[in-house]
Amino acid sequence: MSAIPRTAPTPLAERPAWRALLEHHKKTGTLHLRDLFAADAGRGERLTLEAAGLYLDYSKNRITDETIALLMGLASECGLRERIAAMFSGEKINVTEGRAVLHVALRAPAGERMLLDGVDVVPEVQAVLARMTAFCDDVRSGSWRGHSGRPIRNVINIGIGGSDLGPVMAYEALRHYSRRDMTFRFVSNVDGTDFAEATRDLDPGETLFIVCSKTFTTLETLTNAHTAREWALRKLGDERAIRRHFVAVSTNAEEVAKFGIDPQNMFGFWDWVGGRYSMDSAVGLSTMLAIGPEGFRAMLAGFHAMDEHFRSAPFERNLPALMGLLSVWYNDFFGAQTAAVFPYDQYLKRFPAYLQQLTMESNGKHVTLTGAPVGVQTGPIYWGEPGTNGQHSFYQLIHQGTRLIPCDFIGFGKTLNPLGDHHNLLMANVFAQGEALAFGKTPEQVKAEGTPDWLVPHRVFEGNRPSSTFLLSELTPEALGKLVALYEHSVFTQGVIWQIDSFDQWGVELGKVLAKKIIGELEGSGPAPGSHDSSTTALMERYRKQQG
Ligand code: G6Q
Repeated sequence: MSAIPRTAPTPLAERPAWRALLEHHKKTGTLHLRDLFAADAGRGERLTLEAAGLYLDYSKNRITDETIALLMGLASECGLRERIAAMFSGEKINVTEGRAVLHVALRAPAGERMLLDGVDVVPEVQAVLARMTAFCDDVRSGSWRGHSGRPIRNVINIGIGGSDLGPVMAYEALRHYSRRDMTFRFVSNVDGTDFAEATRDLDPGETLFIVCSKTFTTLETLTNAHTAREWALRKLGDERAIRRHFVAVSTNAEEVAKFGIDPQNMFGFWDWVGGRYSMDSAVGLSTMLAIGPEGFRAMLAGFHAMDEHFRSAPFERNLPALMGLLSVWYNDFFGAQTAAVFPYDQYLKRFPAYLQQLTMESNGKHVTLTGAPVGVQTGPIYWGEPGTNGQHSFYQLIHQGTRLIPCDFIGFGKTLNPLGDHHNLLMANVFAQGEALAFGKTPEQVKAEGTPDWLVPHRVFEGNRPSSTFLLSELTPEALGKLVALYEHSVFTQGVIWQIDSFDQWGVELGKVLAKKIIGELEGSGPAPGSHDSSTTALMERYRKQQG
């Protein structure tokens, strides 16, 4: 069934629910969190939500009960319920690429049915998982040997974008559970430095490369893969070594074979898995090698728990729906341009980078599904750093700058590395930041501290800076799956409201084509007269001179 809307839906800005929110914002937009809390003693307990093992305190957001009701109305009016159903039932909701969006099938338990064009895809997913499991067991047990008979100690994932950011993030996040006697590295950049530094201290005889590319045509990945091939062959000296040291993750068996990787050593996935939604497919092979098949299955179970919650919970008790709607509220009604995500857990240090792709590649769109201008602002800029590091640099701007930056704080009840009172100190900072952002410090309070009058304005914190706080009990593979699925579905919710295609990436495709033309010119006789603008031509000529 086609999901292309036949006629353009009512532009968002003309929808009654949107107009109602505009009116509501005019009336309530300046309300201060201090007053909202003062007027409602139970706010901090009431505006919370617990689901699938995640606790969300959203009370420090600039909302009233009416805001929530109006946002829920907007979700209904934009057909969020129907769009969720369309995604889960395999409709081709990625309209510009004519594809279904079924990453939820990657984590569906064996036996559950998920149909695409009438065919259940879950058995295929489970079959790949079974092959991944057998392979990972072999490598981890040492029964898979390198060409010279030695076990694999180093794994290098070569991929970029969706074929890199998820694997890196998951490896870092779940390092606590990973094989400490193995080295895991990730090469993504076409800059030779990335490959050189990742391999300089490794022995090719003990190194396994995972060439991870959905299309197997991506310039960066193929360049790095060929370099890896030469690097391995220089030492191992025998083409047959490739079988023991290279595996592929791809949807393109033909190109994999052309590269020289045995199809037996290829782990497949499908065109209905978007790159940035693929860390739980075979793209997660490095994750499974690191934490083992059981850990990987636990992560999938976490994803699935959040999927089920998103699919079935009423919107007012639905974590991803609520998060997505709050994001729209700040982005479109308060004009917030960015959103910050601060995991207070060192293992989640790559989580913000991962989210940048997930959110910005998905919702950085200017036209609706029918090609009409969206007419309102879409995808906010996501950014962040693990706490507490950011507090000693850019938090200043969030506290006292002129911009509104809604923040997500993510904390855990228990640490994986109990050391003295480190964890209490860490978590004290989460609570302190949320409190300070919301309530600030008034001139009266600053004066009462004995501050001279001239210094008072500098030491005042206006407060009224919104944040949401997530508390989970412990960073486990399951918890990571839940967190990622939470943001995936929040992104989807936002895309549904804006009526955009959150699953294509034409901007990325453009980059893939443009550089190819210029490489030929740089390596050949230079740019042909008139083939580029004067700036690009001059830069290319200067570069060619520098190269001698
Ligand atoms: C993700 C994007 C993009 C993609 C990379 C790598 O959603 O499509 O980031 O993942 O360009 O593509 P390949 O996996 O095909 O090499």
